[in-house]
Amino acid sequence: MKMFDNVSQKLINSKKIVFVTGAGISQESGIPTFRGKDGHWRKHDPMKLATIDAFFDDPSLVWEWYEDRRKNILSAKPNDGHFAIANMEKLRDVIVLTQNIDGLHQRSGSTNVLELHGSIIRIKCTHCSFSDNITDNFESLPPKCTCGNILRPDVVWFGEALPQDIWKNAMEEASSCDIMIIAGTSLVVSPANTLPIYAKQNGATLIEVNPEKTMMSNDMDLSIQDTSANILPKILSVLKNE
Ligand code: BV8
Ligand code: ZN
Repeated sequence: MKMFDNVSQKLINSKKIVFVTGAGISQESGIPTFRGKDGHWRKHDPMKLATIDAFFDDPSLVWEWYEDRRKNILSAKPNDGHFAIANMEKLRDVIVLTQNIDGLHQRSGSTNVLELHGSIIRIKCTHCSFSDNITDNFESLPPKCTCGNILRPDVVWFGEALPQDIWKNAMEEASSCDIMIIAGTSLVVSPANTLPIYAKQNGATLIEVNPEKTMMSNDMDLSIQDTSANILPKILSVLKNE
């Protein structure tokens, strides 16, 4: 396919592909992006709600937001972009570094996923070490821990550090890949947005898939302004040498 001409040989010869994904890859599964027009929830700005201050200011409001999103996510299905990545695992060493908390990569069959910003289907206590998967609905919000303190979604809020082990692994994977494919992310949020720099510093070929240009589009070896559900299956075909 013409559009891949300058990277197709790199793709065919590649051994290890690292994906960096964001909310855009789940957009075609009906999950609103953070900064897109449909990103707001009621009159609230997600950037203000996804913070520890907002949570302790009004735990019920933040919980209502997460419960709304969790219900939408549980009824959403992975899309062709997710499935293409999962299928690439059969052809190459593939790791997915995702900023998403929706679990759709795992549900589409990807087995090597690092959730940089946590998961909406996991909860943890604000005080003790309790954490668990959320399997059913809560009677009341905010849910309480057996230790008496309130529980919170096991996600990384703005101003919070990413889980150390996960971030360390993510940097190592980004620094040791042949190809990095950055799909569905505005690359606004740090430190996730530094991963393409690690890859580039270590000689990787960078491919971006996003209908809009990002601040790193000019640093990419190939920046395709199109959707992930459209383009990722095409990259899969190149890998299959079709
Ligand atoms: C940290 C989990 C340090 C929660 C999220 C100034 C003030 C305060 C803080 C900062 C500041 N400047 C920088 C910071 C740091 C801050 C940050 O980066 N802020 C930004 C906004 C400037 N970062 C942090 O706070 C991080 N922590 O730095 O800690 C530290 C160190 C030690 C000790 C203590 C602290 C934590 C960041 C994690 C925040 N949590 N999510 C939840 O989800 O509820 S981030 C949130 O944004 C989501 O994870 C989301 O994925 C992520 C990034 O956004 P994107 O995924 O890129 O989504 P976005 O909507 O932006 O873009 C979608 C893209 O898809 C668009 O480009 C669109 O064109 C494209 N698209 C649309 N449709 C499609 C498509 N692409 C392909 N196909 C399509 N069909
Ligand atoms: Zn507890």
